[in-house]
Amino acid sequence: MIRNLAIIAHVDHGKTTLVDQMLRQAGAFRANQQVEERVMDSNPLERERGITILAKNTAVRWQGTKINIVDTPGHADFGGEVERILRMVDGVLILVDAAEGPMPQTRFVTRKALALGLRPIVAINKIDRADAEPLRVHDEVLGLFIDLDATHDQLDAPFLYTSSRAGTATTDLDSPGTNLEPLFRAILEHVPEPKGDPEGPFQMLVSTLDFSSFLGRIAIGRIEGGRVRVGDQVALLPLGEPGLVEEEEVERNRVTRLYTFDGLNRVEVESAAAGDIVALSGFETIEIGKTFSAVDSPERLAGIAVEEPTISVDFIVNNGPFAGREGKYVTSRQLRDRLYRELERNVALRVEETDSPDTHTVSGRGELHLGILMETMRREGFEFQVSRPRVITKLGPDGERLEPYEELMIDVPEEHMGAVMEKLGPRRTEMIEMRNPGQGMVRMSFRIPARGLFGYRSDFLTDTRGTGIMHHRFLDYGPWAGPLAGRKRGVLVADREGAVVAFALGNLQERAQMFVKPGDLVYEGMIAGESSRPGDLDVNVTKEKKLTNMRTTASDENVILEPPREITLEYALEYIEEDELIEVTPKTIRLRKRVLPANDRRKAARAARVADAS
Ligand SMILES: Nc1nc2c(ncn2[C@@H]2O[C@H](COP(=O)(O)OP(=O)(O)OP(=O)(O)O)[C@@H](O)[C@H]2O)c(=O)[nH]1
Ligand SMILES: [Mg+2]
Repeated sequence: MIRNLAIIAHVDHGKTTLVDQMLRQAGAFRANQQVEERVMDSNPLERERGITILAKNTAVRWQGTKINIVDTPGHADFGGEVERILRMVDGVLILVDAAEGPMPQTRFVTRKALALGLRPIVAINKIDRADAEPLRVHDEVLGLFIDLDATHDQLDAPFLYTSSRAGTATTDLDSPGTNLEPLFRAILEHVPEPKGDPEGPFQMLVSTLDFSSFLGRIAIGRIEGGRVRVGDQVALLPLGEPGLVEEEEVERNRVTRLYTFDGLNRVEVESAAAGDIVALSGFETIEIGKTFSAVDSPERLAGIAVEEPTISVDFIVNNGPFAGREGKYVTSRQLRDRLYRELERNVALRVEETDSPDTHTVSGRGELHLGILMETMRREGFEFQVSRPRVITKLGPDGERLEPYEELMIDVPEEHMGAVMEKLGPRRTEMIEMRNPGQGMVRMSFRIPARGLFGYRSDFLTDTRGTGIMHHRFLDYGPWAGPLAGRKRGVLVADREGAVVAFALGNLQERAQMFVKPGDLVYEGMIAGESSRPGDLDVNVTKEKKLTNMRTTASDENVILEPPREITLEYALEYIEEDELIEVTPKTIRLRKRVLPANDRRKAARAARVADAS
């Protein structure tokens, strides 16, 4: 007996922590086996950031039933991961934080799951929090279900009150849980057994792709019908409309390896049947959304629909003066191949050629979605430049220009509300709702053009002194909101190549916040800091103190410098303007002007002013 379940929620509501406890309590670890916390967040970027980026499979056994579990990411930018894996499960566990309640991403993943007809189980999680209000959140979740047109069956979802961290669940708040047994029981009772006839023809949809240097491409998905054995000849059908497929387009091959999931391991098996989730190798043209079928019954399943990207950036070969110093892969060919390879498993991503072979436009679901790709590539040894993100516009029914709008949800202490509203106004926000649930916190939700959010996060953190929480996710396309104000302050631009000198920074820092520190190398056109006023300034950050006869090196060393602002990739993406680029290498993130020579920049600025005036 099998149950296939995906765990879905807003970011940080406790999915991966719950999977830890499910593995533990179902006996997936050896006694006294040392297992790190949130063990499913296995890739280095996930561990560093404490978030899940890729959906992952695991399985446990409970009273003779195998439960395949898919842990999914909760950050809105990785919604594409959730969309594609929902097709391999028969039920979902929706986790909702007992204090935060349903959040924008809760709504998104719940809508997707309900639309696919999946039966939900709801876990109001983190009931151990001091500010938990499980009953209020219970009502809010029911409200959400009704809003999303849940069917009668779906509205009948069982509710549990859980603490992922403590590993407890209960159906009744008056009798606190002691373990996850009530959750396991709910899964066996409420997640339907997978349909599909094990005696019918073999059929499976590829929901996830994996690679191994030894086996090549590996397909992961749920067997929809029939049975598959190692050594079987089966067909892999091309992408397209559901239904019977013409003979010629089909890859026929033998299954070389077959695995099922068991705890943290994949177990090699000889055969598997309808309902189970398997990993399978032996085919070169494996792609997400393709169907495997029996050779004599090439019937294609409906593919995987994933929502469209909303923002784009250009990936450009590094053409700065320091190009090639720090990266292993720097050519346009290497960049191109790597980007196209990413498409194979990153289903919500798009890559397009441009007029220049050195530039590719890459589109995704948000800055983090694109930022993680950049971060992964630089760790692999790639070096490149990226442009400022821009939103993807569309044409409306009457040919008018539309742009993406996001839902922005903000929780702030009451005293910072004014500051927040003041900054949001000029960004063309529209308030949807405001609630004051007490305890001094206010929750506001807004509709805002996605463009209006660029660069907002750092303002928000400053204005709320780090006490505010903000989340946003794509809502819909709406009318173009017109021009929005850009960055208010200018930047300091290095006017020559050289090493940064403390003395020079000492003179500049009163009017600026530096991004570089003594000893850093700069080049003409590279951005070295932020000015406290509007308008860019060309400065010499390599200037030594004038040598006098009585040189006192001591005084030079005595310059007290403010620490430079740390420029992370995501910060840089929010920060730069259209005439600037980010240089990304395995070792460094640099900001630069597109046009490097100061003279050329001045000429361009003059020309622009003349054009504006005429
Ligand atoms: N108080 C409390 N904290 C919890 C509980 N469950 C998880 N947390 C904490 O919440 C944070 C996020 O937990 P994760 O399990 O990574 O959340 P997630 O839903 O997997 O997050 P994403 O995968 O990034 O969407 C961690 O700091 C956990 O320790 C809980 O039941 N109670
Ligand atoms: Mg997680």
